[in-house]
Amino acid sequence: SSEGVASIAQFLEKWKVCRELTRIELPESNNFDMLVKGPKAKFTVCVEGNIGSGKSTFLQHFSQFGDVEVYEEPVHKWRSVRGFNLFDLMYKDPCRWSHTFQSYVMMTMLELHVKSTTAPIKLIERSLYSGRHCFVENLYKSGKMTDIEYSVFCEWNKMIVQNLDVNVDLFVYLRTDPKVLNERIKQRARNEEQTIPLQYLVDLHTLHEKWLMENNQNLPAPVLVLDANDSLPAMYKKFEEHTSEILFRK
Ligand code: D5M
Ligand code: MG
Repeated sequence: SSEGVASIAQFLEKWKVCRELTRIELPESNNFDMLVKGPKAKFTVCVEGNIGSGKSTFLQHFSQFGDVEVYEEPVHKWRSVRGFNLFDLMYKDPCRWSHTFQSYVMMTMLELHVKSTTAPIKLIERSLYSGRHCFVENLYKSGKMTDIEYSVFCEWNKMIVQNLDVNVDLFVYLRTDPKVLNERIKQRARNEEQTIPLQYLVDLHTLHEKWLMENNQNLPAPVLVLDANDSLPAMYKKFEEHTSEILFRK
């Protein structure tokens, strides 16, 4: 204003002129382009479900198709933040670490959502949506996140979902009985997960049900529900039966 610039339009005009005079070349694209909402032809599927519901098996099965790119939840990143296992800290001391963990999960999930792919179909393990509606909701309800932490997280999540390209075309819900999950979690024996009580799985199950089964009009995409209580061979058969729906083949 000291130079008498009356409006933003005038300022931009002046800036354009200055740029031409000084021959500043802006790069064609910058690092933020990947975050900007824009048209994308890709078909994006998010596979959702409780802990141990078989999401990784699902991804591994569909990775055999040439036109599909799969993205697992980046647990390895959560395990190594400046040498700290944030994933473990979250399970050991949720009151202290849940907000930090959830904000990091959200960032690493956003990376998966916006990552450009050469394949036309993108399969993602979970999404920004389940982090918000299942895990964070659960931590807040059980008193592990404070009102302030919950509000700050939800505002970030809302801002991202409304402004960035986190488009989902289909959710596949691997619906599983918490008792079955409990057995599978013991079998796979991930260190961090050995203290998970059955009640945690029951609470997460209830929130998945509420979010994906009772709330259809508020979801950003339709839901394909698969009963995931069966043994592995039966699950593979089910995946094959539903391939055309999942990969959007006519
Ligand atoms: O295993 C992924 C692991 O990560 C499991 O222990 C749950 C945990 N996880 C994933 N996302 C979150 C969020 N947002 N909050 C808390 N814990 C989370 P899987 O078998 O793939 O579910
Ligand atoms: Mg997994």
